[in-house]
Amino acid sequence: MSPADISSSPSSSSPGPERDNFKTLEQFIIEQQDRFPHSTGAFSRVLRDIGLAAKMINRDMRQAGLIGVAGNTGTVNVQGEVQQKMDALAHQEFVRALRRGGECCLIGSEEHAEAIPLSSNQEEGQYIVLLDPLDGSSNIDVCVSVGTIFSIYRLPDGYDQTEPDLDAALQPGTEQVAAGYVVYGSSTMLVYTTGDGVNGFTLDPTIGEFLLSHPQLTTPDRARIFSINVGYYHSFEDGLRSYLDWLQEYDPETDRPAKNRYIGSFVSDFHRNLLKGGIYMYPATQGNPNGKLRLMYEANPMAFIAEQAGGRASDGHERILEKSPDTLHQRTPLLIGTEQMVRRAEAFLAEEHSAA
Ligand code: AHM
Ligand code: MG
Repeated sequence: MSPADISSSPSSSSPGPERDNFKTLEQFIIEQQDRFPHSTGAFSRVLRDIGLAAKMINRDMRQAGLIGVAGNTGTVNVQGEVQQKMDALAHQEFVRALRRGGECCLIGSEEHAEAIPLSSNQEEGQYIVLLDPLDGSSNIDVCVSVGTIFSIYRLPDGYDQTEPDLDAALQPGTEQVAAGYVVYGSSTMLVYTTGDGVNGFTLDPTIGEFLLSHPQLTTPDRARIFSINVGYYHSFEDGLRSYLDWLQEYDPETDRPAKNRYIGSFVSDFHRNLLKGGIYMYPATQGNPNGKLRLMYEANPMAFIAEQAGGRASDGHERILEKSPDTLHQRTPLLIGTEQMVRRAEAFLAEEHSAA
């Protein structure tokens, strides 16, 4: 394209009605809320607070190498993993935004050993938010995209809002009232579901608003991407190794060989596969029979989104959303993405599928 072509192309002309016609996240949330006549707006305010924290994290991360928030804190978090400065900052931003908002009574975060009650001076909070404030954070120092994952539950009946029992956070994924993620990539996007489809919003940094860019997202039925750390191949179960071998065989009729794409940043790998079709796997390994990812604030929210977009999520044997949690930070093996690919992986694991 010549410079003349560029200057006359519609996308580079001054912003026209198309660009100005987007709905903001807040407008969208209020419209959704108005569909429920007795809604108090409390849930909408939780989502608003999450959106606000995400914008602050986005702001800090875009300048990480300049404002002293790159690198690690020199401490190890509850997971036994080195905590990045941005992990700690993102955790603080969420706690602050949710505390200020007043609608949340309990937070569970990857960066904190116990669930955090917020209700000592708030009597109205009725929502529980579980989150990984910054997933894949070791990628920040090398400018690779990372994300936030969140899951929202209602405080079950019988619990005191002003002093919620920390066990109130331990609900199966089927009880989520909403779940979402933010991917801080070449664009920053917030994607969420309340169980009525999946909607995606792109941050317009010039006006500081998330704008509805991907309404009613669905994942393609036909897919050929697989995302897994193949470095651990020799420590996977036999069935999973057979599945990986099968994916790499040559058979154009079944779209094989599949393409391998692995960023090592779950939100980014998941987001790409959601849009393009594919499977993300962090299975059991010999050293980690429960895999690496956390059930409550990584697997469950993404499973809710995957299912709402037409996909599937399992631990290889059981639907993720039906797993009963025992602890806030428990891990689970995870196979997630296009339904047909997840089902085939499960069949290989059950040795009901022959690679031959
Ligand atoms: P984190 O929550 O400590 O950031 O770890 C989760 C990350 C995922 O984003 C990513 O998919 C996975 O760990 C990568 O792990 P590995 O390096 O073992 O492949
Ligand atoms: Mg994580």
